[in-house]
Amino acid sequence: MKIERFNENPLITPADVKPLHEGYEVIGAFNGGVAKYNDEVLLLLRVAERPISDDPNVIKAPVFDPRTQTMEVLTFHRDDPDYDFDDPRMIRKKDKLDSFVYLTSLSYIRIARSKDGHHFTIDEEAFLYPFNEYQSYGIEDARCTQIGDTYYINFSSVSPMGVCDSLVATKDFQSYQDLGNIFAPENKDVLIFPEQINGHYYALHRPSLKSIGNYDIWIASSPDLVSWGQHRHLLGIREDCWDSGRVGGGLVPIKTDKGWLIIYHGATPEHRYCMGAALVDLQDPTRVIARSQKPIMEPEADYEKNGFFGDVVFGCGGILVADQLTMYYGVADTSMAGCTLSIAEILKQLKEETK
Ligand code: MAN
Repeated sequence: MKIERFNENPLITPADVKPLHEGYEVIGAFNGGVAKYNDEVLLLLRVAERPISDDPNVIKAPVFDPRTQTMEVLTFHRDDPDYDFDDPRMIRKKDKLDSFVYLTSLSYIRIARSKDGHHFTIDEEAFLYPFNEYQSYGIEDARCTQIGDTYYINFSSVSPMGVCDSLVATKDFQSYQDLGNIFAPENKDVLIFPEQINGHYYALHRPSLKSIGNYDIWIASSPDLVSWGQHRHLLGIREDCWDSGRVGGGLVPIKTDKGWLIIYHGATPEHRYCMGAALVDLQDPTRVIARSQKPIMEPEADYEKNGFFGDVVFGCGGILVADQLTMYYGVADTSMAGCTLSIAEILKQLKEETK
């Protein structure tokens, strides 16, 4: 697969973003959803801010209270026998290592704007800042689907109640309408298809299962984008493969004459994240036609391999012009990068690898 990474990569790094909170540092500006708005490319950046700690043995956890609009910072010591601090993203209880009790940073969505798609100016303020009790640990990983002149933005809302997926709608990227939580915890990586199919809206989603089952991609339909049902399993993890640990939707599905092209992320149990492709039926998107054996993109560049959480390429959106897809993707849970790919080449690889 021929991928042209932008020469300017990484396009946006934490150093380019001024923290909104005093006493905090920006540790991530990544996993940005993408929109074409008027003559600009918008990246809906996930900005992660962390309370500064002068002592590496002191770990801090920010918690926002949307009712009082105040932030509380909890402090832990690395020697604390009850807690585990091995994963820099979170604080876990030693007796329950499969989940976290706090995150070490708080994320929200801030917009970066560009006329040429390569050079971005970052807004001074947040666009989506935690606004209800489901978001006290932050808002993460936005995806944006344009339907007519309305942009539907969905994202992960994180709180002690779990990680659910929420939806807002905007026409101007200044104000928005809150459409509530569309998928209950734990669910991530929701991707709304950009048009109705036989009178229904469709979305990919990724339940994260605890007692049985895997981190697989499901598909659901809806009459109104708010109530989702008719859930079906779509793409599972594959043993001994680059996507053996978890899979989740990446970009908004792209309509081609061969089917809907699904560009998704897959990771190993060791958390190496790549991007892959699948094709589903144009008339019945619950039917998988093809799936790539090999990833279409792997972490190769230094900025993809090294960072806050290395070996991660995580595409959340793209801009399509004729056959050329410009994909914007988060790298190493730290920064944003861009690259171009050919849709025809992805379809060719899918055909060759599905026999
Ligand atoms: C995972 C990672 C983190 C994220 C939490 C909560 O651990 O994706 O970056 O903050 O989930 O969504």
